Amino acid sequence: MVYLKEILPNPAGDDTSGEWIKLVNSGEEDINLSGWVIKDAGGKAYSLTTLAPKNTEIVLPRSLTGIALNNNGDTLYLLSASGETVDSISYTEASDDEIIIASRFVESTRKEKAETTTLEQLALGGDDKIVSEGSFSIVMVAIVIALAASILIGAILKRSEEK
Ligand SMILES: [Ca+2]
Ligand SMILES: [Ca+2]
Repeated sequence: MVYLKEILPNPAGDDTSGEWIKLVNSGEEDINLSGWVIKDAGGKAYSLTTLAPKNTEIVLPRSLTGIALNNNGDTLYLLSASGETVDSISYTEASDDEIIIASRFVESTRKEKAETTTLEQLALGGDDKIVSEGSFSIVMVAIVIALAASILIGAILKRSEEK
């Protein structure tokens, strides 16, 4: 299936060069988008000509589509070659650099972001996880020391027996 996944209506800086629309083919088969159309609320349309490979995202810059995304709200429609509305995405306001994510993808995208945040926190060393991992490794060190000590003691005992 091909969906409108994300859009950037209000990039920091020049909107005419920075805006984009991202499509995704989330399926397991390539889909030929030739004849498909992206249309905004005002009726401005862009006809696609590309092939959408399976499991691939396609970013379409405004310089390509000519579709201006209003910062104070807009709706985009994705129409198949037969004119059927396959998907749509709406927003009421787009703040600076805000990426509007289609509701069906919000959950998965949030997960990606959560993982990124966790990694950052780990790198900064401010996360609870680091504390528990830290105490885990202290336990590991203690076990290793205990093992080494018992081997050493065993060796010393063995040596004193040999004497
Ligand atoms: Ca804009
Ligand atoms: Ca802007």
